[in-house]
Amino acid sequence: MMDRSHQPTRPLHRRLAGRRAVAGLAVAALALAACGGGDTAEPATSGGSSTLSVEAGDLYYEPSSLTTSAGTIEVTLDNVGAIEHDLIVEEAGELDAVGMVAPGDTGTGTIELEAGTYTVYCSVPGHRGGGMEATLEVS
Ligand SMILES: [Cu+2]
Repeated sequence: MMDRSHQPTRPLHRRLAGRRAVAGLAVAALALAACGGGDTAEPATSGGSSTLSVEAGDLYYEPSSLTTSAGTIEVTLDNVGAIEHDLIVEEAGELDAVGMVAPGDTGTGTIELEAGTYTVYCSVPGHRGGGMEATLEVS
């Protein structure tokens, strides 16, 4: 009894510190395992994302009647013409869905639209009147 109380405290202290470090590693490992399990349980991206693919020629859009789903919309404009074209959504504040796409190039853009009927057109002077206008139904 008396002998123990007279033992130097330093070795005991070191031993406790070592034990604490091992316990810490175990906790970290458990936390990582829990985190990994949590990832698979998480729901997929909330809110749907949809796509809209349009071909632009000189001077037309194909198809001329477009449909997609409301929310975040990934728009692709494939310019198969010999001059540049873009895609503007008129009722969404003249929203520039896809900026000017050079002939032979493909442009992309991301827009947010609520359900409704929209008109899209090309903003190059004379193109809309020449036929670059389409109806977009967002459901
Ligand atoms: Cu155009």
